[in-house]
Amino acid sequence: MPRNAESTAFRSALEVIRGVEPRVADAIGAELADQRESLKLIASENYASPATLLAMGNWLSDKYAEGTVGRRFYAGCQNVDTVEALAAEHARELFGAAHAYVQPHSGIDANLVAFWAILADRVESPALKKAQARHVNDLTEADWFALRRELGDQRMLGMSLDAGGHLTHGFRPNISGKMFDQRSYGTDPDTGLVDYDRVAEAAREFRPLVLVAGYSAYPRKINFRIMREIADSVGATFMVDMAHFAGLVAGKVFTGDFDPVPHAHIVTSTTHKSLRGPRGGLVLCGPELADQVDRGCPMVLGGPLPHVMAAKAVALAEARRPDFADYARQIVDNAQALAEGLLRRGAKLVTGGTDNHLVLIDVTGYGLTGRQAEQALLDSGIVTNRNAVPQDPNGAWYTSGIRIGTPALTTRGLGTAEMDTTAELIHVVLSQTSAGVGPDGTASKAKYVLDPALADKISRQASELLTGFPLYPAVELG
Ligand code: DSN
Repeated sequence: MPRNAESTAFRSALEVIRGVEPRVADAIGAELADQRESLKLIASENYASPATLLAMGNWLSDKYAEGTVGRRFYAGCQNVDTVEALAAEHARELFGAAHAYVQPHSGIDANLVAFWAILADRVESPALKKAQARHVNDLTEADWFALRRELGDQRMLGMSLDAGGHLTHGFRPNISGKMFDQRSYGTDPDTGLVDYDRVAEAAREFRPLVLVAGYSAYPRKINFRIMREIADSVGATFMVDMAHFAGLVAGKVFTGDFDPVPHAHIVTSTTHKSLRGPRGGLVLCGPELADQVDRGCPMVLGGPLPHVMAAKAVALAEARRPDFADYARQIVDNAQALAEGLLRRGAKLVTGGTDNHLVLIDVTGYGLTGRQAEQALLDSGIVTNRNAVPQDPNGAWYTSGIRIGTPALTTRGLGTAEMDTTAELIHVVLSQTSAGVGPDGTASKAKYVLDPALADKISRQASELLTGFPLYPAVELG
């Protein structure tokens, strides 16, 4: 697209929106300004391309399309069929999967689709068969009770939250924790790495129906071949949630034993993290689970979002281009440069480094909680998020870690030299911040002391660092 076409497209869209509700147009414009200004290091965020963003703002949004391609509960879905089929084809080709389902609205939804597909495949349940055969609105309360009784407490083994696992892998605050009796595997207390012998031991003891691999805060690769062998040894279905590292799989940085697709029975992902697409999810599987997966809507999903599937098709087409592999490699090079820069300045990192897109700083080394560190960095124009570290003494709310990731800054074009500067800025803020005290004079896990002049100075330096790497350079909103 010519540069001025991008500018015209976004400007015109805002002008039209402004004619109805100017405050929405203002908020959209302000979001671009904020994103341009800040050093975005949230490991799960990125910047989608203008083509991907524009594919979402149109009348495809107006169409209901429950069901799947060629088998809809609504008439007139021919154009939705086109975009859904295209997105699925790009996903299959990109990841080398036999089947792709591109309707999930998020990673949680993708996981729910996968869990129901696994249950339907593995558990003998007349109530589940009935639930699958009918529209969800036609099920009675008795049907739901029968379903619960027949499914019982099926078992799931996944990575523990404080080792970097995800809430949707059977933890209580998520519905997966109510659907499954969950047990988790942690990481080695000395190295912070997954200990496959201990995973195998836990699998032998617990005999899970589902073994899940995948993470949102583990800075290393996982050997999916070994995990599959463990799953096979206990008759478990092996599921990988690659939401965080899908871009590294797409860009062929994670290959062989580290590519989940040839090893897992079923793979789920988001599309908006390292994959750099629109906000959404997808599921990949072999032919044996395909039929159950395709029942995702209306079984556990609301009507598909055709405009988002169109954007998924665009983003997946982009990820199939050779330059996406360069991007994926650069994400990891940048994360490693950031980790090295931090280590050289004395930071303590979980596992001592990274081989993916994220770095987890243990900020107890700076005498801070994750919450204090997160806020001090935010004051200084550096956007990160707090995260638990293994065996976290501060729990899941305050935490002891700061998770930082490179997909977004890599999209802007920053390289390893800028990562060293970024490490310097982070280190200066964290080493100059001290823990504050509460109103009663006792140590606080939330309050912190940071000289506002220093925070301003770092914000300016962060902003200067970004000046050579404009975000959406063709888009001028005036
Ligand atoms: N919220 C995502 C993340 O930040 O990792 C995962 O769900």
